[in-house]
Amino acid sequence: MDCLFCKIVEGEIPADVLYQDEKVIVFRDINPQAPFHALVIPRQHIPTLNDIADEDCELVGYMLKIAGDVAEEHGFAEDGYRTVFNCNTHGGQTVYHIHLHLLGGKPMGWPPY
Ligand code: DGP
Repeated sequence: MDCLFCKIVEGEIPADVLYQDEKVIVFRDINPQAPFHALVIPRQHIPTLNDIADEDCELVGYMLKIAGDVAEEHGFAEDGYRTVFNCNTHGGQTVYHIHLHLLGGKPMGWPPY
């Protein structure tokens, strides 16, 4: 499968990994949009949010839990942070393996455009 993030999961492409376990990997985004910008991805290949099956719901919730843990570990949980899943073209998705953006370290505006 020609998936960039599957290649990171397999160790074929290097990444600045902050956390990993049997279900997820967290690594720094190559093009950071905030002082702290990491991606939480499942090891399992799920292309978009539209492809999440009933049996994946626990995994997706776990991704959010891990994002909070990483924010805590890096000292910006209390100030706050932004989490984003982009989906398909209008959502701005460019890599088709679901990933949760975790951005922190500065105040962020809303709406995000
Ligand atoms: P999205 O637009 O939501 O699909 O975000 C994809 C993100 O992935 C984008 O912020 C840049 C990041 N990215 C793309 N290629 C690589 C890579 O090879 N390594 C890392 N660490 N991040 C990447």
